[in-house]
Amino acid sequence: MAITERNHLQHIKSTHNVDVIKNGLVDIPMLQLLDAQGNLLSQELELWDKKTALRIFESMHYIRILDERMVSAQRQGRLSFYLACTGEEASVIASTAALADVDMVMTQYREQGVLAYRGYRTEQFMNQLLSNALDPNKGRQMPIHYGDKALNFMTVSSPLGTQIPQAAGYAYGQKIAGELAITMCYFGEGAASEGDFHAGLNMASVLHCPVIFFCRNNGYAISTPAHEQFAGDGIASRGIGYGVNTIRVDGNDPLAVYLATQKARKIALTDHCPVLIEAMTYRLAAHSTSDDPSSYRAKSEEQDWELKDPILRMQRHLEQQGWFDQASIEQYCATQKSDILNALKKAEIQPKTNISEIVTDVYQEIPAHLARQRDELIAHIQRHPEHYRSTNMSDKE
Ligand SMILES: Cc1ncc(C[n+]2csc(CCOP(=O)(O)OP(=O)(O)O)c2C)c(N)n1
Repeated sequence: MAITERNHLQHIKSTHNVDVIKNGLVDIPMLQLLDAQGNLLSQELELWDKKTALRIFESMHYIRILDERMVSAQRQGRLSFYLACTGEEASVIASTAALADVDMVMTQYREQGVLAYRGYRTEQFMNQLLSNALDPNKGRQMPIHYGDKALNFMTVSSPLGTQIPQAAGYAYGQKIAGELAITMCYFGEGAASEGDFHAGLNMASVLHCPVIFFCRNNGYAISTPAHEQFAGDGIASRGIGYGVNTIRVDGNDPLAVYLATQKARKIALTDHCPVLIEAMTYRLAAHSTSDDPSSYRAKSEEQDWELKDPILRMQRHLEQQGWFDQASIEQYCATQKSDILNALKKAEIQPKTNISEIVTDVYQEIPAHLARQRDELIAHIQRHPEHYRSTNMSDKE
C-alpha cells in the first residue's frame, strides 16, 4: 500500500499576537422553533405532518402515564426500582420520530420513550420491570434494562457511557456493510464525563461513522448540577473539539428536536460522519426511585421548568395547527392507564425464571466455578425456602 504524505500543520494559520483564545469565545446557539405558547418562531419551515405530530403527542402522554404508574408501583413495593423520563419526553420521543425503524438505537436508561414510539407493548414493559420469566432477559437484569432485537434497540447496561463507543463501532459496521441505516446513541450530560464519551466521539469522527450522539443535558447527574460537572460551553463545544458536526437544540421543543434530528440523520447517512446533538432540557422527576431531589435543588427551580413542560408546548402547537382533539386524547390516556394497570397485575403473577437458568446464555458451556455457585445457591434455597418464596424452583414451568 502506498504511504501518503500528510502535513498536520497544513490548515493552521500563523499569528504574531501573543493571544490566548478565550474560553466562551464561541457561543453555541440553541435551536428553538416553538415558543412556550406553541407559536411557530419561523415561517420558513417544512413542518411535520399531522399523523407524525399526533403519534409523538400520544407517545409523550403514554410515557408520562407509564412513569407515574411505575413510580407509584415502586412505592407500593411491587417493583424494586424505576427511572422516569418526566420533563424529557420531547427530547427522547421527537428525536426517535425523526429516525427510520432500521436505525439502531442505544440508550442510557431514561429513554423508554424510544421503545414506546417504536411499538414496544405495555406487557413487554411490565414483564421486564417485574423480572418475570416472560422477560427476554429472563428477569436477570434490574428493572428498566430493556432490550429488543426486533425494534433495533440495544439492551440497556448499567455502567455509564458504555453505549457511546459501542455506537461508534456499530455505525462503522453499518457503513462497511453498505446499510442505509445509522446508529442513534442517547446519554446524559453526566455520562459525557466518562472516558468512553471521548473515545467514542473521537473514534466516530476519525473513522467517519454514521452515528448521532444525542446528549440529554437535563442539568443534573443525580445530585450534581451541570455547573459542578464541567466549566466549558456544555457538551456541544466538545463535539467541535473532536471535529464532529454539532447542533444544540431546545430539548423541550418537540419540533426543534424533530427537525434537528432529521437533519443530523441526513448528514450522518449521506456524508458518513457523526453528528452531536445537545438537547437542553430538565429532569423534572427524581433521578430514580432511590433519589430525593429536595435535598439538592429548590422547589422554585422545578416550578420554573414545569412551566416549560414539553407536553404542554406540544399541545399548544397542536391547538395552533387545529390538530388538537381534547376528547380523543382523554380517551387515549384513560385506555392506556387501565391497560398499564392490567398488564402490571398480569406480570406480577407470572412465575420467575427457573433458578437453574441463572447463569445460562452467557457461555456456550457453563464454567465450573459458576456451576458450583449455582448448585450452592439451589441447595441454600432448598434448605431455607421461607426466604425465597417467589423463586421458581420447579422445572415444569
Ligand atoms: C461508570 C458509572 N459511574 C457511575 C454510575 C452511577 N450513576 C448512575 S446514573 C449517574 C448520573 C448520570 O447522569 P446523566 O448522565 O446526566 O444522566 P441522567 O440520569 O441525568 O439522565 C451516575 C453517576 C454508573 N452507573 N456508572
